[in-house]
Amino acid sequence: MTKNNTFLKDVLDGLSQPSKYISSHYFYDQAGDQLFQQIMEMPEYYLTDSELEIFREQSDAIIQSFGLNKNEEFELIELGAGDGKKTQHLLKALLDAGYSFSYCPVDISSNSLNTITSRMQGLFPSLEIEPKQGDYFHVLDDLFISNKPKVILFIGSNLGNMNDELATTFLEKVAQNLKPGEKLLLGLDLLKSKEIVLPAYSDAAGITSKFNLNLLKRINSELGGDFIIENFEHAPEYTEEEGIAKSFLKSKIKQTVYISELNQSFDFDKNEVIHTEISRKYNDEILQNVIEDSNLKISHKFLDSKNYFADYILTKDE
Ligand code: AVI
Repeated sequence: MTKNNTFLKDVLDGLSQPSKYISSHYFYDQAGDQLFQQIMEMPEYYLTDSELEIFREQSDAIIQSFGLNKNEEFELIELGAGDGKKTQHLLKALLDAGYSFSYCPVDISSNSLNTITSRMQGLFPSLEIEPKQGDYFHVLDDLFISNKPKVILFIGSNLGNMNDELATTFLEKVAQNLKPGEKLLLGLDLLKSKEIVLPAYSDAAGITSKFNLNLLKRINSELGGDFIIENFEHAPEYTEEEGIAKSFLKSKIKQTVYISELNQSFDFDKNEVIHTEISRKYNDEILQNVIEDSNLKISHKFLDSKNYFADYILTKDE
């Protein structure tokens, strides 16, 4: 199935449910990538600064926790590489300490992949870079072809955009590909109060709102939808009991939307929502449940100074 056919099918499935749903996976077209970059600059979006602090200040300790042999070349594979601003601190520390390795950023977006590749080439001209474009769920098996030791990076709380069942399946799949003793560095946003989490998903400048609404623009331009964007609003939610930030697109009025590629109309009641994203917040116990059947063990944990964010080192069982 082509990329757009999958999008079309998922939109049809999602908008046909009694509780309408479209995956946040579809946020990331060129405009969506740019809006996410802007979100990361927002003062309310603490996740980026918190994890950046960990990488800036603790990269040497993180490298120690990898337990690598300096004489053996390894592969550093980054899933969902993004812009590389955090990873560059780790790469610098590895190069300064004399490790020999290649860096393989993996991202679904070729825009992001080009950005990160030229950034790293500019910063570290001698670094061997092997970018790979694709959905990291699907390209996972292709990444483990060589026999060299591997370290996997999956940072930015990207795991939080999967429900617990999907996160479990994903980590099992990563673990199946690792050899005993190999590591996954997993960056996760931690459970915390609503006063801190909710503003991160409803910034005052309205960038997150644009990011969410961009999904409707995408349906209009790629699938021939006639969504009137002003008739919908971004509606984020977070409860401390559940620990999951959720984003919805709420219909401001009773309306009908037509999607020409589907030759179908969809009715919306006033205040009816399309659920578009979850961002799960973690603690050790939740992570432990998710990795229970995966042969991964938590071996280290690095926190920022406010204890907002954690980079966990998970080691495959010997
Ligand atoms: C990419 N991901 C980890 C972000 C998050 O925090 O869930 C995406 C995002 N959605 C709204 N703001 C940022």
